Amino acid sequence: MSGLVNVGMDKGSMMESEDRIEKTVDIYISAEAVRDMKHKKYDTEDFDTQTVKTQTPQPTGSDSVRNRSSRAAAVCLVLLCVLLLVAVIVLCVMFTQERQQFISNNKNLTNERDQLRSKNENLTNERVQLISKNNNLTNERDQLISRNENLTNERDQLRNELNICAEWTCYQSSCYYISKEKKNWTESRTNCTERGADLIIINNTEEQDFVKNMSGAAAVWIGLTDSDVEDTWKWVDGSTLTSGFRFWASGQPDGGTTENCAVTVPPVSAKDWSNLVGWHDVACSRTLQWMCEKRISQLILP
Ligand SMILES: [Ca+2]
Ligand SMILES: [Ca+2]
Repeated sequence: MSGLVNVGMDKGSMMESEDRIEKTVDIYISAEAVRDMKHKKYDTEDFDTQTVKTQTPQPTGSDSVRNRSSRAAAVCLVLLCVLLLVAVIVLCVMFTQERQQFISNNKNLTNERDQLRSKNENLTNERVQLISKNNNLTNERDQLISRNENLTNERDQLRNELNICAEWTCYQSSCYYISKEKKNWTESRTNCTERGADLIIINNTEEQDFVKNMSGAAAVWIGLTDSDVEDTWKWVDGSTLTSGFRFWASGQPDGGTTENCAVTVPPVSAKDWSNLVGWHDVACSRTLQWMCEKRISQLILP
């Protein structure tokens, strides 16, 4: 039995061994096949690599498109650079022109400023001169106004004097005024001084005759008195009556201290004076007409 079993076991073992061997052979064959394929692949790859290394790569369709794109980009870049350069040149030219224009304008403005400054200085000087001239003219005007006032006063004074002169009669170097009204000796003298004159002073025969004719029928006060010292007759200018020119009426003066003022009596009115022509001493308080005398030189140079 054991033999059978062994034989039976041997047969089974033998079969299993044969299967194993067959599988091992299959695996081996497969492994060999795989190894061969790898070698082939490696060989093929090496061959391809060597071919790539030795042969010039041939451009494909996508490479050509890429190359054209690169060229176009390069051309565009160059064009852009050229445009940029042209723009820079144009800007430089424009800047240079603007700068020259600015310099020119600046020079013109500087010249204009200098001219205005010079003109301003001239105007300032002119203004100062005009102010000075104006001041001079103002002073001159004030002087002319003052002179005009003086001339106006002088004219009025001369006019008054002319009006006065209308009432006066000139003879030789004097003008004479005979009053119409009557006053005492002192008031008569005051009236004469108010007219810029004084009571008449008779210095010679001609003047006495003139007074005689001018007074007509009136007895008039003359500027002779002995009020200060009795019997010492003095004219109103302070001079003493000299013996050479005395025209006392006969018997005059006879009033002593009661008659201290002199009057000249013309022939026409002599009957009222006891027919005595010539000078009489009478009381100064009597009221009579009077005669003023003014030197012509006093009219010209008051
Ligand atoms: Ca007397
Ligand atoms: Ca007398």
